[in-house]
Amino acid sequence: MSGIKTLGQFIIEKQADFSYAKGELSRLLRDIGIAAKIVNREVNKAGLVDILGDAGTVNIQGEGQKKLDVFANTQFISALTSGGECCIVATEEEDDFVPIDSPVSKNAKYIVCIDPLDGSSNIDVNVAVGTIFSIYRRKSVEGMATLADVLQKGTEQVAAGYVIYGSSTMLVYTTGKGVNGFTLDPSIGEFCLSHPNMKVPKDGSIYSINEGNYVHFPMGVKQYLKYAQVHDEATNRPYTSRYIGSMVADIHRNLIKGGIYIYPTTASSPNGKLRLLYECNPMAFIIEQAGGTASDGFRRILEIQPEELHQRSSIFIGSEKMVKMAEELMATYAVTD
Ligand code: P6P
Repeated sequence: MSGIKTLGQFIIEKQADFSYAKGELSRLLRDIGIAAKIVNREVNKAGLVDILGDAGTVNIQGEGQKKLDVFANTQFISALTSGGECCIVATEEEDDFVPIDSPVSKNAKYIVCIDPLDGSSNIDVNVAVGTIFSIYRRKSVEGMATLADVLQKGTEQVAAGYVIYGSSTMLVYTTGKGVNGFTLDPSIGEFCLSHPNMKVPKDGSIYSINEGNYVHFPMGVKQYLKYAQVHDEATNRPYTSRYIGSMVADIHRNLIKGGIYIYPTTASSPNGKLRLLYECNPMAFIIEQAGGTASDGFRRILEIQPEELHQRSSIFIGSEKMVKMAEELMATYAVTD
């Protein structure tokens, strides 16, 4: 039986996949893994120290920041700054992008878009939360990187991943050559390969959506829910509804078991709620690499050209057959919306 393979060993082993790679991307992924372990430590003892609850501040989204949101944001920016491979960080928790201007980052060529702690409203009730990250190569060749370096289509990502702080802590990532999952072994403080070559089932019978927003859903979504709830054993219906309120947890389950996660336009989120740069794009890259599909109901998520840092999008993501069915209904009923 082959021995334990840590994230670090795996990253180095796969570095050979990239002729241009001289180790910078490997080191960048390592830096993210280190920050994830630090955040994990705080998330796991959140009930024991004064880090639960609100930070008393509000982010650009107008959302009250949790103390752990702010802690996680600080940890990832600090790790990316000292790691020297990143020149800009775009994070949910900062109004503007954060230029990394440190002596070790002079020639940094990577951009990181990150949601440091997604689903943080669940922390105080001990429900799984996650970190979502997306990595691009900078396009500008001199001077400080700019917003244009950040506003790249999802197809330009060189890597993407998430960390789920759940019953166990896992890091799942892709560099465009498939998806691999690593589980943190606290006894050695290492992420160890536990889910090699992850594939999302082509079909499934779980749907994840906040049905509290039903009244203002697009008709195509309402029709999809009606389809999901019809009794038809031949097609495994009625489907099961599972909604955790934590995108990483819902999508991680659907990645393993098959399923669809939908956050469409709603009354309070007329452009969708999830952010394109650091939630939709990285999750779409991962799910596509695992054989699934991700769209805004009409367009492939990865093809959307970002126009602003905190741009939002609808998202339909998961098993290919389920997303295609939802897209067909969205197209059919688009004219009635
Ligand atoms: P709602 C968490 O705030 C988040 O960004 C996702 O993780 C989650 O799926 C969604 O929003 C929950 O939103 O409106 O259903 O509470």
